[in-house]
Amino acid sequence: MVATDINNDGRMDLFVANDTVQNFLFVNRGPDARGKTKWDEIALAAEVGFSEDGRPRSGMGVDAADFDGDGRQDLFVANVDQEMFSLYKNAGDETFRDVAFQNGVAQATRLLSGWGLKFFDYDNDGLVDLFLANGHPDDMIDNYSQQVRYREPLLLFHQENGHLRNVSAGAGPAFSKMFPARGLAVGDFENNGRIGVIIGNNGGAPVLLRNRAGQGNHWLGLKLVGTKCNRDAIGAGITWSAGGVRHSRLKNNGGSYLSSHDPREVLGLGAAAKVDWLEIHWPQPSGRVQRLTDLPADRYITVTE
Ligand SMILES: [Ca+2]
Ligand SMILES: [Ca+2]
Ligand SMILES: [Ca+2]
Ligand SMILES: [Ca+2]
Repeated sequence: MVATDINNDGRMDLFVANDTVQNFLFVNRGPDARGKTKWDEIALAAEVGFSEDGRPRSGMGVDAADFDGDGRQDLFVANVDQEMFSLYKNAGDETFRDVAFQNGVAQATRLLSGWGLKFFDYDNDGLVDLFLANGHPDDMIDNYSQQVRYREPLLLFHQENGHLRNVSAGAGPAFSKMFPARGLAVGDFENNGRIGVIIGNNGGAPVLLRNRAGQGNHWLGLKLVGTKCNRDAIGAGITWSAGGVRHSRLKNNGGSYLSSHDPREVLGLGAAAKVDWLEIHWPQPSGRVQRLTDLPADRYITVTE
């Protein structure tokens, strides 16, 4: 499950990946006359409940991010082999379109079963990328399948101009190994601004991947502390400008599969050595906008609402 705002109304919605039945998309309509929050489940109408040909898939991991930079949150679901994973692009009218083929995701995942996954900016160029951890659920599958294996490769996609490109082959030796992967969590465990990945394996040791990508790119780490809003500032809008380039991100929560992530946000600055300005749009009930200017790069800061 992932909490995100699919219609940019400032209220967090919930997307739930389901296994062999329709996914759920609960849209938060706000309080009714008695002050009780009303939720509409719209997955069928929004075209995120099933595959393009109307079949329920075996949803495992899930996440949300604006992967193409159009200002709308998109959704991702990992499914099992032959089903292909779902990359649901937000059309802006509470409907989505599965663009997994157009982004090379469907082709890369046809024989894979996915679990943990996360959108994050691994190279600090300011654009969110995608990491997938995979493994077949049946540990006897090698005995009766010619194509599908119990241990499967990790996949890394780099975002380029709103398009995902499979860069796994050049991403390091871990990407040529096979794993019975399940959970995946991201976090900057050395506090150097490069987000690492930890993967839980079924019946085996976890794998901890140090991130050496994006050398030379600068970053700013943010710990947001809500006072009027929720303490972790889930639902905060973050907009920053560095070197004349502006980016935005929504602080979602949840995502992946049976995993919890580093709650800090790392903002990629590319070659810019400072942040010209940063705006935090705190979630309700305050809805306050806080603006900071001329922030030095390559460090973590705490911003309190
Ligand atoms: Ca919403
Ligand atoms: Ca989008
Ligand atoms: Ca990136
Ligand atoms: Ca790191």
